[in-house]
Amino acid sequence: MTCRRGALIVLEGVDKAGKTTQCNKLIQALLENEQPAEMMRFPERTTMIGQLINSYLEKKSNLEDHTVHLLFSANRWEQVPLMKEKLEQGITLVVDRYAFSGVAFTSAKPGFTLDWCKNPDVGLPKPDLVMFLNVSPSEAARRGHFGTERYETSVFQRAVQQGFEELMKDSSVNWQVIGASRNIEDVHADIKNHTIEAITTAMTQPIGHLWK
Ligand code: DGP
Repeated sequence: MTCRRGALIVLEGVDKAGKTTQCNKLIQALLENEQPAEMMRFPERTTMIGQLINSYLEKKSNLEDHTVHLLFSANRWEQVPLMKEKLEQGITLVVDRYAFSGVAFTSAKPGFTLDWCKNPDVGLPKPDLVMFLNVSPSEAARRGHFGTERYETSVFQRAVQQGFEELMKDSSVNWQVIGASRNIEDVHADIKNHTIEAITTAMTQPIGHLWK
């Protein structure tokens, strides 16, 4: 007998796009529909690797750029056994950032190609759906100032947006661009519809391998 697996749903976007708010609303909506669902986020700051990343993001430590890229990737790989277990139990995972943030953020730094950045994440569980929350720079600015963590400047975020745009040209990934300058409920309605469709499709398919 085959167990109907859960779907791997990823929300991506630049900082201030509303990913965390929308992940929470989506989980709530799925649970209300009696669809088992759990949220995950990357970086997962609670593990030993996550603590190194957290200290780097808070600018309490400095790490060489290649090294930090590999740590972010390792931080995803260390969650893979748990992710697979949950998906196989029929739990849909709603994930706040994944390998796409990994590539978009590092490739925004000088001297990094997209290919080099993708390599360590090749073979991760492939998302059944990646929704890119697209906000205009003016809307992002209206949502308030960036915090004090590393990467939180508008110049860097523009380069990150370009990285995402390159990644979205890859049709082997199921991308959906969500206009996220609209109000929270309209954005949520779109995200929910795409997710329900992805859950139905995922049920009958094995978990794929990213970028392979
Ligand atoms: P968040 O907790 O979602 O605010 O993410 C923390 C910051 O880390 C955010 O600026 C995005 C960045 N980030 C997330 N994943 C990666 C990654 O894999 N590599 C790099 N270089 N940065 C990442």
